[in-house]
Amino acid sequence: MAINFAKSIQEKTFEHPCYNCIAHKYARMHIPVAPKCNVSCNFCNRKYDCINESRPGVTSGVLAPEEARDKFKVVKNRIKNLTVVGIAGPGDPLANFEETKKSIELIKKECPDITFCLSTNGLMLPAYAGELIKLGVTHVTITINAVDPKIDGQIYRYINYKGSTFVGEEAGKILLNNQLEGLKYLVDRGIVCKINIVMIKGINDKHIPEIVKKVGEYGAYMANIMPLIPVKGSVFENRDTVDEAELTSMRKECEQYLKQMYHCRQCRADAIGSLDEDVSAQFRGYNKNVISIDKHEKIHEEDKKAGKVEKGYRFAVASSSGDYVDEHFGHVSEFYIYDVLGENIKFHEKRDVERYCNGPQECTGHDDKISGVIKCIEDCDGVLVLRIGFEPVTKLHEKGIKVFQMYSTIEEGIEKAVKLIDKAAK
Ligand code: CLF
Ligand code: SF4
Repeated sequence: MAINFAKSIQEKTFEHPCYNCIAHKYARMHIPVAPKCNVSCNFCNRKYDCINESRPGVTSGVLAPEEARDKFKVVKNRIKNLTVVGIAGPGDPLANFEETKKSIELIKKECPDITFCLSTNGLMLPAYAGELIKLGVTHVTITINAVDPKIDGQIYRYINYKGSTFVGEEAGKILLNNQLEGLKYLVDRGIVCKINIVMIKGINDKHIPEIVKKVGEYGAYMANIMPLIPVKGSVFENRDTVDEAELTSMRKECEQYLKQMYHCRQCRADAIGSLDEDVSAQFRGYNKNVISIDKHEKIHEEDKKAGKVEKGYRFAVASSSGDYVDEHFGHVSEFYIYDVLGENIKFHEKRDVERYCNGPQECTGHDDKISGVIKCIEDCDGVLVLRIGFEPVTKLHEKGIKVFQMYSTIEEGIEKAVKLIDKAAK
């Protein structure tokens, strides 16, 4: 008799860091292969990742399925406790079904036992739920923001369905019907379903217990009530958000109907790592000129063997997001350190620093603090910042560290800085 070594869905749920709050040691990797969306949520600004399952205001680059597979191989090799591959955007995975399907097939060939997870607005679930199961997806998140089409009509500007656009209550009816039909289909076949709900003051907040009760009756495994974060450029940009106490109290109230998630990190569509420690910056730009550490080291070794020693640079970047040079030097709590070798830019590490500027009232006489911050980056050739005061500029120059003020992506900023250093050296 053949022994089946495949993990059961229960084991997969146990090792899934989102579905099991004590599974801290396990990591998940999001593959950003789904750029398009088929609905328009009033809290969404499509310049950014899908807010139904992402931190607002961050943008993830998009990968082709083959690139996602190649990146997965690198990540899996480096993160031994990786148990889950998730697709959560930057748009909706089912509005990009071919890319979603191909990515899962390619990764499954590399690692048949990995858990596949995805997050969807649910509009296309009746069309694709069967295929998802065939592909081996075991965990599905559906965002259901109302179980009343009138309320949905206030949350969604429009939906695009089977070639037509619907608005208001009519859009709500179609969306809700498809979400619940999809949920039932999946649950009946043993798929573990989580329901995300964006809590929007004055629109669906009073209605949330009803949503949770209903999805509980349909067999959902867990609810994840998330606060609306009013994103600039979205229809809801000026709406009030709920505070932590209101959110907790809503989750507690809904616990009578369904298990609640309290540990969501509203992560990025390209998040990698455990929920406590996102390491996606180490792998970002994987398919562009930022290359993986392994590949970078290989090139360096080959260059050394060939007697070609290129001049390398190291930069400290002040960034709040890991994507842009967007922080004031004095507000940095951690620097992103990058190495440059030839045309290759490599993320090296993050370094914690003590913020030396704690507001205008404390903004003078911080020599020790500034020196401490500079000490933390004194092996760097340059520092990239959004803004910086006169005092630290002087101290950095004394140490031979060049200062570049800019607002730009990290990659472009580093390229500019390298050109400026090289030009100055000629
Ligand atoms: Fe990703 Fe979502 Fe799967 Fe987790 S995230 S698709 S269920 S593997 Fe997790 Fe991130 Fe919260 Fe999502 S912490 S935003 S709940
Ligand atoms: Fe934006 Fe996600 Fe809503 Fe699509 S489903 S409009 S990507 S928040």
